[in-house]
Amino acid sequence: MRIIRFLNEQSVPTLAALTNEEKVYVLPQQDFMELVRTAEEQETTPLALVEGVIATSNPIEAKASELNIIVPIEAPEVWASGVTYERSRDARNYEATGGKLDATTFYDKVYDAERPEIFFKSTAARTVGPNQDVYLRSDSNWQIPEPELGLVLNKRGDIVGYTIGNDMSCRDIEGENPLYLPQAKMWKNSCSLGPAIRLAETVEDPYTFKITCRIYRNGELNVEGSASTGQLKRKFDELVSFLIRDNELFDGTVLLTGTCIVPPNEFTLEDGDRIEIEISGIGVLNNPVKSQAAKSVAAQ
Ligand code: DO4
Ligand code: MG
Repeated sequence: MRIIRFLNEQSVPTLAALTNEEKVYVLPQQDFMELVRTAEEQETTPLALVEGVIATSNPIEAKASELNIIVPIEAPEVWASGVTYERSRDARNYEATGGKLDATTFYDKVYDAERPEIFFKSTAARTVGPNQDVYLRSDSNWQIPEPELGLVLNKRGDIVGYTIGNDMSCRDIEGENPLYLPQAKMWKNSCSLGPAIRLAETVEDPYTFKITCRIYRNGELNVEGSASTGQLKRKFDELVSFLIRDNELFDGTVLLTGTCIVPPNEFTLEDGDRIEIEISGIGVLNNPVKSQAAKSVAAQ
């Protein structure tokens, strides 16, 4: 069972359940975390609440593909884990050493260390939803999407849902100096989430999600890669345990779990590209790419 939000005919954000048969049922709650909290208050589960609505109402007429789907959660904070897959470690080593393929760096150290890399990625205002533009930085020449599974957390750190995230990244800025990480990771529209949240209780094994990333240029497939969360070096609970350590979490925080797909080293995103990230059982997150320079020219 997946939860989505869409703009209704009056442009009001509306919470809904999306069934495996692609039927859409409007839910009475305002947002995903209200659904989670209501279930807790009623000593039931979000799935049981949703199934109650489905049993006593009709689906809307429109198909999910006809709706104006928006970001499934206005996450107050988005955090991200890094170097959690071998592929990411190797790519980071490459950019930090000017292209030495067999170099060993602090990225090897963090890959093997007990403490994972966890960094602050985004706020609700910097995060976009499906079909909204992700922006490029104007001072980077080596930019990529990072397709990642996102954990939706309550304030106690329980995983209440899974979503898709794009941790847009500048390989040249991070490669120049790791202290530049916040600038390599965080700027306007540098994070995307959606299109749905899969209820955690409906996922039997979160280490079997297949992640696929496709990048289209001039309408044609330019880059494609796939991997599985089974290749993750760490466990999701382990990542969350470090995030909540001596920290205050807010309901609806999203923790991205690291990238397992990196485009070829010679690839950089361009204005007009389109990024598609698919995770099995969750959906497809689609975002056009816009350069900040092109955006300001268009605004003049
Ligand atoms: O160390 C940099 C961040 C790596 C990252 O974002 C990832 O592995 O997904
Ligand atoms: Mg990442």
